[in-house]
Amino acid sequence: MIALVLTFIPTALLSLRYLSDSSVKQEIKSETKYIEALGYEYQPQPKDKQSWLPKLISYGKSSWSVSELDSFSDESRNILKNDQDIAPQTLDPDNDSLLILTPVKNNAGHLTKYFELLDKLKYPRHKISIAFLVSDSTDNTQKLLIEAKQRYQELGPKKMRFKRFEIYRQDFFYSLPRHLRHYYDRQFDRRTMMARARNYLWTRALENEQWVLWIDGDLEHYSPNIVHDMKAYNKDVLVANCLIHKTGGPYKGKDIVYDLNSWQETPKSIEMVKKLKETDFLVEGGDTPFITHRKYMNDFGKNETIVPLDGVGGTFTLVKAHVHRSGVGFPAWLFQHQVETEGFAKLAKANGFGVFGLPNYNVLHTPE
Ligand SMILES: Nc1nc2c(ncn2[C@@H]2O[C@H](COP(=O)(O)OP(=O)(O)OP(=O)(O)O)[C@@H](O)[C@H]2O)c(=O)[nH]1
Ligand SMILES: [Mg+2]
Repeated sequence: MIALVLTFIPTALLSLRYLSDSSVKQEIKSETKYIEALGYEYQPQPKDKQSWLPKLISYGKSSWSVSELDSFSDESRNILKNDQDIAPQTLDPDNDSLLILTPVKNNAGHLTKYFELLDKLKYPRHKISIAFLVSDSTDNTQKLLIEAKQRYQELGPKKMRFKRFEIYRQDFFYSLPRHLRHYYDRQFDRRTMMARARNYLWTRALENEQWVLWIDGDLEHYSPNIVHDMKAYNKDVLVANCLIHKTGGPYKGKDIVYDLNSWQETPKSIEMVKKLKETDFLVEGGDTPFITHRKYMNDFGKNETIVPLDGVGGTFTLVKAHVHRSGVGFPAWLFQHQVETEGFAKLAKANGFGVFGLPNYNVLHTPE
């Protein structure tokens, strides 16, 4: 415990020094969030000082009752294993509230575009909350987010305000030179770190929203209608297809699939997986020294609108909030040989949720 406190005190002082900087001083009303982020244990306060405690949320009627599950016939239980969408939507009377979650690390160069795209999104502003987790950043990502929060929530017109705008900070003290980030032997560390970041973010930020939308901080384009379009499929987990515009190389001028984490198992990949040791870690793309025989988003035909998937990426992923609320997050351990977002898809399926992709509905990643 003492060691823990000693470890956190210097970090805490650093961050508090940062917080006391005049440009950011009034930003974070909920300093608790930062304090939690620094790893302090919760200390009960005397009653008269408890006003800073986060408000308790009443969820009303439970959206999930055991008897509901028990009433499923054997036949529907089997169907549950086969990509049915089972997450109910009864938490929020508004029925449409959306929490956008974005983990960010050294993302300053992409934030202007990030908010530009968000501003074009056709979705009622008052129903959108956004939350960021900043980690291990050496650029001014955090400062720019704090300024954005002031702009949107205080200085700008009321109609621009989000329901909530949260910024959390948790460093994992992990750094990886950019040119090594797609090397196979770095993926387990990089991706489990990402898993922890995502888990940190949704467990802090999720209140009683209906939908969670994961958007990476470095996207170049998505349609303003995308949330309505994706929501209309009413799936537990649904990913868009993330492409990248190539400015050089053999695919110069073309948009090619970027996020290889969205895939479907094939008979061949299932056979391959059976031969693995329990501890074998699978990952797609980069310099991966093996072929997994999975079917990627660009392997589906031009007429296929929606397909069941077994792995998803997190670049643009819409999730019924209940999936997270039921405890399904991003494994930072090997779950069926996968971690992070692909592990999330496997975990969601293992819990009976449906996981799908839209191979012909594209979003664009920033060029490399
Ligand atoms: N909080 C947090 N965010 C991270 C971390 N690593 C990456 N991110 C953010 O997570 C999102 C996805 O990470 P990327 O590095 O873009 O992953 P990628 O798209 O597979 O790889 P790139 O080719 O580097 O774009 C981005 O918004 C990053 O800023 C981390 O350790 N902590
Ligand atoms: Mg990226």
